[in-house]
Amino acid sequence: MINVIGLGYIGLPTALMFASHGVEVVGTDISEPLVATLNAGKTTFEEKGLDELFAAAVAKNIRFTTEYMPTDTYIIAVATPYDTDSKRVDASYVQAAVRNVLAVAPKGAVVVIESTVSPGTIDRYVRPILAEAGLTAGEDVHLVHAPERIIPGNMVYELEHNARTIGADDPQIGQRVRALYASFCLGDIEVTDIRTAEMTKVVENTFRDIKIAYANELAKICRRDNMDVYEIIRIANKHPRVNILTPGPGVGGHCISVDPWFLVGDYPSLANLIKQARLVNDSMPDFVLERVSDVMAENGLTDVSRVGLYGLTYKEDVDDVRESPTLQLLDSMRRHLACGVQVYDPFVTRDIVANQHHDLDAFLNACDLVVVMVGHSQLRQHPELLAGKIVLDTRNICRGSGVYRL
Ligand code: SAJ
Repeated sequence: MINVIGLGYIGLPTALMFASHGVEVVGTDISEPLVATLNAGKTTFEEKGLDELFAAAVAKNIRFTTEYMPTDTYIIAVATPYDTDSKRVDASYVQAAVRNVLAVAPKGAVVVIESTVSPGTIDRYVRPILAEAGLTAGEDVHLVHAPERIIPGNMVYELEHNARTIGADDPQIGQRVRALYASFCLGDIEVTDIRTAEMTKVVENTFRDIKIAYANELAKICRRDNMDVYEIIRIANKHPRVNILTPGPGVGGHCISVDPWFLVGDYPSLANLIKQARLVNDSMPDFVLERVSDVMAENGLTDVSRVGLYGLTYKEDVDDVRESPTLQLLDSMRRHLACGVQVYDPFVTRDIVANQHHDLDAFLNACDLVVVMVGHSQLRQHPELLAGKIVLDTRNICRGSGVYRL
């Protein structure tokens, strides 16, 4: 039996995947309402294929509880927030989970940490907890870091098909954990040491952040002289060794907009390119605000309260709003314009900001200018929904007169 600790965006699909492939799983979370929802047979967030995976897991052997179980294998997938001032990882949830695990774990248990952590976190924040408890790593407890790699929006497919990294103190334990993940993972599973696994994960997300920053900087350069950035990228990408990503209103989510800061925080004098890329991506919501002002001026619009933001989530077809560019833009608008705008997102059913509509028609009736912040399928499949409106499209979906781009 494995005990998966933390049933959020990563822990839940991972627990379900193990269970649906015949591994006995107990899922543990400190949130009673969350555990109650799962026990009532409902999933807790929107994700393609998650409901089907849930049904397949429940048909096999999984249960959900707030208790930690005595067993030989733990998988910890709790959140790792970051401190916005110091830009350092906040490992307190991981530490709390490890303490709770150690309180019930038998001798020789394997503790796998899936949560993304900055390089060195396990040495700095986890090993001392073992020492405090009088336990010896490699004898009483085996530590492993197996960072997740799945992309929200395609998690179920990627859980099964992506390659994985297993970092372990003891290569034999690494192989044991590799065999466990191979129960569902069809990708290559590399076994390495813990520090390499920690660094690899952060390096992957930083690479993507830098690539997106390049596309975003090109968008700003092209705007200065009215060049079509999308056409330029499309043609440049015909070069066999060029693959420029897509400019957008900023980089959100709890991963790519966070992880590079770990390297900046730990290596401030070395991580220059990394820091600059972060700053470029973080500047995009303000760039969108400048574009809103341009488009309003060009169309003689003066009433900011009739500007509408389509999309609150950090990217398309998910319900996650963490570090969302729209929330950053709303913040900027509040500071610079002191005026509310209209907001709509088909995936966000709870009220999280002022003037949030839950009906698309009511939202459109309240706007003269619609700013497309997120390319949800609803709009990609039916761009005609915005016909007749003045549109500032930061996701390059809409066409026709009255449509402006980044
Ligand atoms: N974005 C752009 N332009 C692009 C691509 C993305 O503006 O060309 C924006 C998105 O709109 C979004 C942000 O970047 O705001 C990040 O989205 P994403 O789809 O690139 O990635 P995430 O954050 O959903 O997931 C990433 C993935 N990492 C990589 O692709 C290297 C995923 O594999 C990781 O598991 C995940 O981070 C994580 O948990 O670390």
